[in-house]
Amino acid sequence: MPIDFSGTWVLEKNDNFEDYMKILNIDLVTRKIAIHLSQTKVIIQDGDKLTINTLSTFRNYEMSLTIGEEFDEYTKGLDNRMLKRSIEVEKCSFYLWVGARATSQSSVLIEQTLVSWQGDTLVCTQKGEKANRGWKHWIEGDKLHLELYCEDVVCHQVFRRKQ
Ligand code: ECB
Repeated sequence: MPIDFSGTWVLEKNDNFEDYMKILNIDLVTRKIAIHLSQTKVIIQDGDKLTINTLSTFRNYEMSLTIGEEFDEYTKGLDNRMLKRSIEVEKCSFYLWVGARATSQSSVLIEQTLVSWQGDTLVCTQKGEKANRGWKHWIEGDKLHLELYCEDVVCHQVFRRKQ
């Protein structure tokens, strides 16, 4: 049985959030507001269905997903990106014996956001214009941890359970 993240969690530590916002190209004014926000996570985990609502007085971010299934993510109200990437996996042309040239159809693989288990840690990969983007959630004692990462920046958030 995987660990259950369900509950209401209140932010109490937010290391390196400024750099994380900068790497996502969030403008100065928005950063100045966002850095002082109290964030509350409301998580509902039901089997492999997961809803994570991140709430604040300024903006909310909601996502509902099935663990292990890729989905389109649009970071509405955050950096407003579509997290999806196409990869061309095959393209080749060849010559037929009559001399005519034929090109095989290129196949395109779409990579989307994926949340999956790595032991008791929930790991999310977000594919798009930013490299090495994703997050990890885990529980340590009575605290919920979240690492948000992008390129070489890691923001570490810690939440306490709301009574
Ligand atoms: C939604 C509360 C924060 C609102 C901040 C507003 C503007 C800043 C814009 C972009 C900064 C990037 C991310 C904000 C940090 C936390 C929001 C949720 C991050 C996230 O993807 O959480 C995951 C894992 O819990 C679930 O969506």
